[in-house]
This record gives sequence, structure tokens and C-alpha cells, in this order.
Amino acid sequence: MEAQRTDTDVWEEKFFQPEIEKMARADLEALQLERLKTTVARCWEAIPFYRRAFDERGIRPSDVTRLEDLRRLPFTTKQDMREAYPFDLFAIPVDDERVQRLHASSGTTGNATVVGYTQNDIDVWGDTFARAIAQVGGDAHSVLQVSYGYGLFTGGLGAHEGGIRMHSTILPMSSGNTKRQVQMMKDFGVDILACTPSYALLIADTALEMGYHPATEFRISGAICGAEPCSEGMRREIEEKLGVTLVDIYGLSEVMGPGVSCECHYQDGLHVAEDHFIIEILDPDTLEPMPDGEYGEVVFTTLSKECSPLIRYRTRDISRILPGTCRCGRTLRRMDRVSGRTDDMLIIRGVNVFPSQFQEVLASFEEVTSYYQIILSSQGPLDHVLLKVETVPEFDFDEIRRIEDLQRRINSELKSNLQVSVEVRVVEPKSIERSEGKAKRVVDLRSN
Ligand code: DLL
Repeated sequence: MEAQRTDTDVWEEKFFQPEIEKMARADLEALQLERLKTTVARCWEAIPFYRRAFDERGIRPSDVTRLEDLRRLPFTTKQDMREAYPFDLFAIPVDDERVQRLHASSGTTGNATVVGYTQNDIDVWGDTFARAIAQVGGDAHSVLQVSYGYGLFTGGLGAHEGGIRMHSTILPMSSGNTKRQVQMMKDFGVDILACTPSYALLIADTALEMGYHPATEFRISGAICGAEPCSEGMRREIEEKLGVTLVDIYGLSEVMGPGVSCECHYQDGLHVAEDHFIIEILDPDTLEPMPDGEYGEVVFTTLSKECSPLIRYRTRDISRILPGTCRCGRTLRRMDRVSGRTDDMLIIRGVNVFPSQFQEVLASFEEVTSYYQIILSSQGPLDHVLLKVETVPEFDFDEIRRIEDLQRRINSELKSNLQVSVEVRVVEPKSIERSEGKAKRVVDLRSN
């Protein structure tokens, strides 16, 4: 990846918990095994769902004596979590004084998935996000603007806990009111912005519209962006407009929230918080492990969660383990950026593509921006795919020939890269809806 950072354009490496982040692998694996045993015992004792699943497989907690024994354990799916609504997967009753907080996923289809946190769960979460703050160069002196939504969504409060653990100064903006976000970013000397990549881009564009040049005029130097895919092109666009280094942070509410993994400033894969989560990459069909370097479904087992432990949770996210070690000195293994979700995959005339792959192709055209949308509709028995993408403001819409030429070039690039043929329509700046949280990239108008 030619876009990676080189040793010369980075600052001195910062660590929040170097004793863990740089731990010898053997020690880390011993820690994982000890915690796995505790987790398995907790699940078996306190959660009937797991006791049943263990019984069905004829497994007792005492059978887990090596890390490899994880492969004998049952899976947990999103459907299992929905069926357990609201608290059947809790290891501690919701009214117990140890349970401090609840978060829930939006649940657009079916019940929401609900997750409980003890104070220790919240502290662990804060620690993992604090690592991300260090990974983007932040410390106790940094001002952290949290522009993820606060509420049941884990983005806002997760980043907030990281700020607390790091002793940074937290600006709890939540999302929305973008001009005020810009003004305070400037006036308060914000160092680090935490929000979705689409919102970071909107904040950057709003700043430019307000007549500011954040890259040179603002103090900001880092961004911790996740919750949705961000192509390399979109990352560079945000980095240039805001004058920041942007690290990709990953997580999901069922497993904890943001901080399950995060890039260091080498931007070469996301270091998994392996002291708190075991990652597996499995073939989604056979559920057999994929070798390092090969893509599959990401599966997590939590190692320290007290209230909502999960064994082998199938995330439906597609990624892979990056082989080798990172130049930053962390021994925590890296997963690649999430390329898509098994349930987001589009099948266009028999070819499988993820929306994020469109984003990667669009990034090679300087006439267009990172604002795009995919609209699916039915055309007779076939699916029709319309890809709308906004041009840069300088693009001249008066010349129909130029528009057609650009559309044709994008189409042929998509064909040669992804083997799909879609209708491409370039549209004027600001015609695609802006997002203050996760962008809605796919609009599905098909009848069924
Ligand atoms: O999005 C948690 C989060 C908040 C992560 C803030 C990072 C930053 P959910 O709403 O439960 O939780 O959605 C989880 O979002 O399974 C992925 O499909 C997707 N996702 C999360 N982070 C990334 C990322 C939060 N860095 C789902 N890149 C996950 C791509 C991501 N997709």
C-alpha cells in the first residue's frame, strides 16, 4: 500500500499501556488463556443460553485448557442476541448494583441487541479507546472533541470514556450543529476529533465553507474515525482538509463499542485489543479458520467483560489478519480494515461486491468527491444499480460532453476493477444527503 506512512513523517510513538501493547506473545497468550477460562466459567454458570449450548456439544468449562480449545466452543449470532432481548445474555442481573450502564444497537430489523456494562467493563472500554488517543499522538494535555452521537450508540460515550482514562480535556459535542462544531474546534484549540469519517468530511467541508483553512489555521492534528468503512481516498481527503493524521477505529456495540481494534499512526492495519478479545477469521460458510492474510468473517470472544460476555460472536464483518509485525513495536496483531459485511454484499448480475469497493474505485478520479450513493431498483426481473457521485465544485456542468466522458470513464474503471457494470451518474456538489453519523451509502428501492 503506497499510501502508508513512512518512518520520516511520524512523531515519537506514544503508548497508553505499553506493558500490554508490547507484551511478549507468550505472555499475552497466557493472559488470554487465563481470561478465557474465567469467561467460559462465567458464561456456563450465569447464562442458560451458554449452558445449553455447551451441554449440546458435551463441553464443560474444565475442558478448556489451551487456547486452541476455543474452536470447540459454540458460536453466538446476532439472532441469538435478538432472541435474548432484553437481558437473557447478561451474566449479572440488570438490577444488580454492579451493572452501571446499558447500550443497545439500533435494531432496524428485529429486536435491538442490548449490552450491559459494569464499572470494570466501562474502564476496560476506556482503556482501549485511550490507546487509540495515544495512537494518534494524543495524551493528557490533548483537547478531544467527541462528535460521535452520545446515547445508546456506543460511539459518543466510548470515546468519552477514553478521554477520561487518558485525562484528556473532553469536548462532548455529540453529532449535529456542524457550524458550531467547527467554531469550537477552532476557538478551543481542539487537538483530536473523534467521529465517523463521513462526519469528519462534513465538518471539514463546513469549515472551508465558513472561510477557514483548518489545515493551517487550526490546532487539530489527529482524528479517530470509525463505525463505517473509510476508503484510502476519503482518508486522505479528510487528512488534507483538516490537517490531521486519521486513524481507523473499529468496534461494535455487541462486543463493546469503539476500541476493539484501532490503527496506529503507521496506518497499516488495526491493532486488536487482544488482551480483552480473541479474534478469529473464519470461512463464513464452513466456519473453518482462514490462514493469516486471507479474508473471512471476523469472530470475537470477549475475555474480560463481566456483564455481557460473548463467546465466538459472529460479527458478519469481513476482514483478515495481517501477517507480520508492525513497525510501531506493538505485539498486538492487526486486522485489515473492514472491507464489508456479509449482509451488505451486493450481488450485481452474479458478481459479489461491497459498497466500500465502489468507494475505492471512485477515489482514483480527481473530478469526484467521497460523497456517493448506490441506488438499487428493480428493472423487470433484474436489479438495476445506479451509482451517484458528486463532483468537485470546479467541475463544469455546462459541458455535457465532459459529464458523459467522466461517467464513461468511471463506468469502465468499475468494470475493469470489480467486473460490474452499473449506471454512473455524476451529480452537482451537495446533492447527496450529508451524514452526521454513519452515511447511508445504499438505498434499496427494490420491491422485495
Ligand atoms: O459502530 C461502534 C463504533 C463507534 C465503532 C465508533 C467505531 C467508532 P455499531 O453501531 O454496533 O457499533 O456498528 C458496528 O459497524 O459490525 C461494522 O460493520 C461497522 N464498523 C464499525 N467500525 C468500523 C470501521 C459501532 N472502522 C458495525 N470500519 C460493525 C468499517 C466499521 N466498518
